[in-house]
Amino acid sequence: FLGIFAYINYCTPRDRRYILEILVNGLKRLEYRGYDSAGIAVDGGNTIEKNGNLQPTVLIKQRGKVGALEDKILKSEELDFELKFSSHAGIAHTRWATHGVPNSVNSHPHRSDDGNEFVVVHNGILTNYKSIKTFLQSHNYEFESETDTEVIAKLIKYLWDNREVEDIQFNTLVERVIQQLEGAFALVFKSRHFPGQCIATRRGSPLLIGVRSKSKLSTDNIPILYSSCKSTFSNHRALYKTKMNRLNSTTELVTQGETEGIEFYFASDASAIIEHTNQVIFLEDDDVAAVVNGALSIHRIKRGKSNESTTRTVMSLQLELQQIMKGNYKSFMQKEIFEQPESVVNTMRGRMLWDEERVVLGGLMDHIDEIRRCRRIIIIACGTSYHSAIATRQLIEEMTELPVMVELASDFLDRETPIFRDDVCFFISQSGETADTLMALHYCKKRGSLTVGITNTVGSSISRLTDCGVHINAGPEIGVASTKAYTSQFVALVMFALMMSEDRFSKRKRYLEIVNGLKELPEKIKEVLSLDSEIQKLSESLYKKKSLLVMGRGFNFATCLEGALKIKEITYMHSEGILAGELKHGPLALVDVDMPILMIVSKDHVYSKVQNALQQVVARHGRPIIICESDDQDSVKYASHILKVPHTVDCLQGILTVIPLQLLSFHIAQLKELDVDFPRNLAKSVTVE
Ligand code: UD2
Ligand code: MG
Repeated sequence: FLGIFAYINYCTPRDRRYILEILVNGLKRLEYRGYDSAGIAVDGGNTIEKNGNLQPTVLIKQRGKVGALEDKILKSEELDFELKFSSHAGIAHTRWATHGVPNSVNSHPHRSDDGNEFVVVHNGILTNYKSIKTFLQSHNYEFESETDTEVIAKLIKYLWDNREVEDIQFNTLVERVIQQLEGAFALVFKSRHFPGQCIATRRGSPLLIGVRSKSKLSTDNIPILYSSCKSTFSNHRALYKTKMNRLNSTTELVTQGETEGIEFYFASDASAIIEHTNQVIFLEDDDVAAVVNGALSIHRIKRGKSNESTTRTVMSLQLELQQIMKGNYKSFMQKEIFEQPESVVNTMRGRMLWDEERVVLGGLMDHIDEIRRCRRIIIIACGTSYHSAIATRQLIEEMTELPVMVELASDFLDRETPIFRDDVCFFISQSGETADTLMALHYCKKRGSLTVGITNTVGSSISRLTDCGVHINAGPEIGVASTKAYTSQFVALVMFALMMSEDRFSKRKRYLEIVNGLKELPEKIKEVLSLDSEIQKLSESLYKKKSLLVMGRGFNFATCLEGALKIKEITYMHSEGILAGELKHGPLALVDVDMPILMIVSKDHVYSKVQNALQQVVARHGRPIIICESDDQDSVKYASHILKVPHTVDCLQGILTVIPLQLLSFHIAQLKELDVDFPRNLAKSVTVE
């Protein structure tokens, strides 16, 4: 479960060292997703045996970081690194434990048997693996791991052992396998019975294919082959180095021209592919992609609805590698915090038409009237994304005059909340793959509401499955603790509120005030970031403490929740975001001279109420750290430490007040010598329930 990478070279001679390097580097690009073990599978030799098989596949798996796997590979005595392969298929995986503890047996690739006849890597989670396992065990297939994935390797071997024809195709076996699977998966298979071939498929977990060749590709649109209609496409289980007669090049992606050399990269994430090629194909649910003798074909079992596309397009990815590299920063998280002046601009780019004082979210254009007519708005998300909804709820209510509910996806599902056709449901997720949010999306689709996605990942499940939406365009976020995605989600939701109210005369003044606030935002974020060294000093007085309470209300309540989440995630310190209005209902009991407290005060409509809370804290001998606006003379009197941020429109102030907390959590984690990009027990995109 987590990161998949595979590399296939066809008629492109590579030595084993090169192949191993490509696989290991692919895994390194996926490291940011968080994982606990890693593994690879490569060919055991470069000759074909009499029976048409390769030598047994070599599997190397290791608990811990990819670096540890790399060491294990380099120390391996069974591998001749100089051995040349004209064609070869290698698969690799980083795992994050969901079934069974992290160890090398549980890590991927999983194998069908001692002879490694079939090996597979898997992202996602199978919900019916137990019944398949029972079935296979009753047929004397023995299991070695505690994972759900192992049933896939055993099942394909079962189907192979019981095949009705000798020359069954690899993709046919895989099609049969996925018909038995329930749950979410992206899979890549390799087998000694099918030299140089790789089969990839997905349902609910992302998977894309990169293609690289010197000569032009035969097509940009690969027609899907439906296995229910007999294909003429013959079995390609021919030998290596044999120049194939391509019978069916109209249904396959191949090279055109002199050189036949072609390379394919399969990955769960574009960041692992982009350094090799920008030509990619995104697979859809239940597609089975086969690379056989350097030809890529896409298979599906049945033709779907008439409006379903019958081709898969080769697209050009415009993502730059340097965009996903950390640069001069100590960690991705730090880099991403400092990127915020630019990332919020990217969120607004082409959408805030400054001269016309208009907001145009292209992704919502076709549905905005329907959204304006709805009876209520429900915003569903988890974690940081949920906080971005809390942060903007008041403004959305104000500008739309609609009831707005904000829901944690898991709780929303637990309650089986009533949803109606005239509801509009928003789904916020940085990755667009968050399992709970995705399930809530399916739930709402089923009940006929309009669904709107707010995501950072083009081509993600949420982006594809929603009726419409907004890509926040914050750029890849690699630190597990979300920072720039939060501020961009925030900005996107503010733009949505503006777009909803652009025709309302009564809101015009407010509208223009906010447009202006957005315009000035990047400069103000820069000012906040200049507090960095001051915040670093402050963190020295905090990093040995056990707890930090973060208090505020109104537009700053979300900052309290999000700030406390950052502290928890990366410093492992206890922290709690407290609504200042709730103080006297319980949390005040925690306050004494030793309890570290941070209060957020803005000169908005709840200013005097926050002053009141401040006095209650001071009366209990609390000495809060205060984040306030630069011209706030009153709050500073009570503070043990003051962080002054510039003033902006009340509904945007939360963007400026959250950044000091992002920086504070980063510096505390640095002082505690923690790995801020890979906090323990957490993964970047939570694609499990
Ligand atoms: C689109 C292009 C952008 C640029 C711009 C020019 C894409 C992805 N974006 O940006 O590159 O050419 O037009 O005007 O090609 N969507 C969902 N769910 C989501 C997010 C988006 O269904 O969660 C849909 C959305 O309704 C739209 C499409 O995906 O149909 C692209 O959304 P966007 O926000 O990238 O759209 P836009 O117009 O800002
Ligand atoms: Mg869509």
